Amino acid sequence: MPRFAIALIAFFSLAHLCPGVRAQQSPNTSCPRPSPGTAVPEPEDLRSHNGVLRVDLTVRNFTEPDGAKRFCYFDANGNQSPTLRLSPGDLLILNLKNDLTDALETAPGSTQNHHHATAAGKNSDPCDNNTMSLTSTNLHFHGLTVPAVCHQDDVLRTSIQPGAPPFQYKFRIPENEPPGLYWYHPHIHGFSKAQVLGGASGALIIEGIERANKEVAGLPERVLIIRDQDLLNPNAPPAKSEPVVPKFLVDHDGDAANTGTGFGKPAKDLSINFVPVPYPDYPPAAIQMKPQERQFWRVLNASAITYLNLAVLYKHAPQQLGVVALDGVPLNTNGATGDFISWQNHLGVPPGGRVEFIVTGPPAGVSGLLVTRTVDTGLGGENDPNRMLATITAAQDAPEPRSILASSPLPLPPPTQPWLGNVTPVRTRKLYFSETLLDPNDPNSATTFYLTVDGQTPKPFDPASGIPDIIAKQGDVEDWIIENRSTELHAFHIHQLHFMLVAWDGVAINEPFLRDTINVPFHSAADLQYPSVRLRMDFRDPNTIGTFVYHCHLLEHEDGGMMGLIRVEPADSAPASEKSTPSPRTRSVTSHSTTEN
Ligand SMILES: [Cu+2]
Repeated sequence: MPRFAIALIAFFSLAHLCPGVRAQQSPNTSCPRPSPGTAVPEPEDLRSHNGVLRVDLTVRNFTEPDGAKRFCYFDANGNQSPTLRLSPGDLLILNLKNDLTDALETAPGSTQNHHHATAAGKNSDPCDNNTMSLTSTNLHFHGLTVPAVCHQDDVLRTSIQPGAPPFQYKFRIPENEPPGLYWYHPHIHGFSKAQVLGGASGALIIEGIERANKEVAGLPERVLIIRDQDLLNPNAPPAKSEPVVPKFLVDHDGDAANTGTGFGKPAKDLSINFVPVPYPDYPPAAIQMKPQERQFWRVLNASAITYLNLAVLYKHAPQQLGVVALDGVPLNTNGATGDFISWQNHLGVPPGGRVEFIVTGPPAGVSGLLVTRTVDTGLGGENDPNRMLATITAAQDAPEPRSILASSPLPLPPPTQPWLGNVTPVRTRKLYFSETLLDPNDPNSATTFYLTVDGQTPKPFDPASGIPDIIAKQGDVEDWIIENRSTELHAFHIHQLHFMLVAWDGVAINEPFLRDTINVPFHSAADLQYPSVRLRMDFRDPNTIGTFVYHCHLLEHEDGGMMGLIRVEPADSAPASEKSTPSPRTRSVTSHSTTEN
């Protein structure tokens, strides 16, 4: 990466060790955030006791003096975005209080585009509420296989209004939930991006990963949450140390367009555990480790739209990172690969994705860097350039991370179901991502986003419709081919279950592990066919019964309609039919049909 080395020169000449100023503000009136260049803090850990984790969480919002809109979760002690730690079988009781205000909507200079449904409070049942606004909220527990019902993991009808009494989420972690990194975030259609971009997200860890893979037993663990946010310095030119890139352009979403060079203005700034790393100089946050210490890093990409391609560099050389789990599931869950570790020197993580890996600290006297390398998001995509995230400094007296994995764990019981990769799918479906311009002749006109079952009429997701686009049956395993007919990268995600990638662009691949979020490569004019992924979808768990969504995890695409509805019916129900009676939500839907097969 010779060109990337050039970009790093900027870092060595920066003075960035100013203390956190905003952190001194009262949590009642702001979302305090650390200053650039400060040490990467650890999120507070909230651990279950005697099989129960009780959490009181309040969501608040705040407009910074520069107009930046923050959304933040506080626990009862004022900690922001605490990490929820539970073991399989534990009960989570989470009371969510909505303290959002509409001050954001009237703030001077606000350009937020609202498509309000109805006035707040019109419908007071939070389990069946059609109010979707910037101040409505709910929670999605990304990756968990818990039922998509109210008070558990429903995002379709659950909407909590400001000032409503605390809303209780209450569910048991399944005994067979794989140990790993999951996360929570709001999922109000049309407003997910604003809330997540504002910082509304946190980690949820299912304990016991050392029971799945003893290579991580006894390692100190570090939770790193990478979020994106609007640019702190949107009008600044790129750093002088960067090569000159083509003229600055804006893509269809109004974000900085992909330059295809690895440089130039990013679409969004990034932060690491809320320490911002702003464009154009990317002053890195700071991580200390003992020299050559092995640690277990659990990284969540909680960005609204930014892809990551993580690397750890010592003296500019990428280091080997030992991947143990992806998207909350250990890589060896197939039961056949022992204490398997996949050694990689860079790790792509789409928005919503997680990667958990072993990293060895730099030798004494060597300073390292955690960076994200550029991601080519396609002609229509955003600019995700090379940039630093944190320095990694070796020091004998470096403080240990707060949490250390058990050193002599009891191994997890073997899986009780056949490995997904060995199950023959009962059917294959094809879906595709596409985009259209309001005015096909005007590249600057508004974009509509679609995720369509092949053969149906493309339509943006309609939250008022209860009509499933797909009806599946619990107990089945299906193959889904997801095509990308647009010129930008998308990230496919489905609630309630994991899947296995079985083919990339039509070529079978051997990746015997699970994911819940995956990139679908972009289309180029030179392609003979649309790029695709083939996914083996696992509907065997009874907790998948219900109605839930699949969508692009670039939240401006999801908010813009790139989402579909699936109903998973009980195994003993009548044969699945795509033409069964709809269950409309609060108003009838007459404008479009899903029955065109
Ligand atoms: Cu997308």
